[in-house]
Amino acid sequence: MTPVSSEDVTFFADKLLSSDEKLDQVIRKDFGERDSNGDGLLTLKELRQFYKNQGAKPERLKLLEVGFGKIDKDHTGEVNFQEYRSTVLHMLSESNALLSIMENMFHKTSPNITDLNP
Ligand SMILES: [Ca+2]
Ligand SMILES: [Ca+2]
Repeated sequence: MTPVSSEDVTFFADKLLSSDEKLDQVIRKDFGERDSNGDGLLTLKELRQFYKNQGAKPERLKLLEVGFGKIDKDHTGEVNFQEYRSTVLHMLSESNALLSIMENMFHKTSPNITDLNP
């Protein structure tokens, strides 16, 4: 075993930083897509419209209303980028959501889903 050099540590620190920056870019892009009037704030109306356009079912839109109150931590009725980002990061830390985000990023469908239908 060779000891870990400081170059190695710097290398991995760079990797971590760049993946964090990429994640930030993805979150920022998502945020921008939902912010239809471009004022840097998401309202429940904007989110509802966004998911409606995505073909979300009415019961999912209901869930959104409940979820919105949790994202809007300071209860201003609007979600700013910090609130949105911390929610996304929290969700990522709690689940395998990162995987599905990566799949969405590269527009890949999970092979497991199609494998279910022989
Ligand atoms: Ca807005
Ligand atoms: Ca807020």
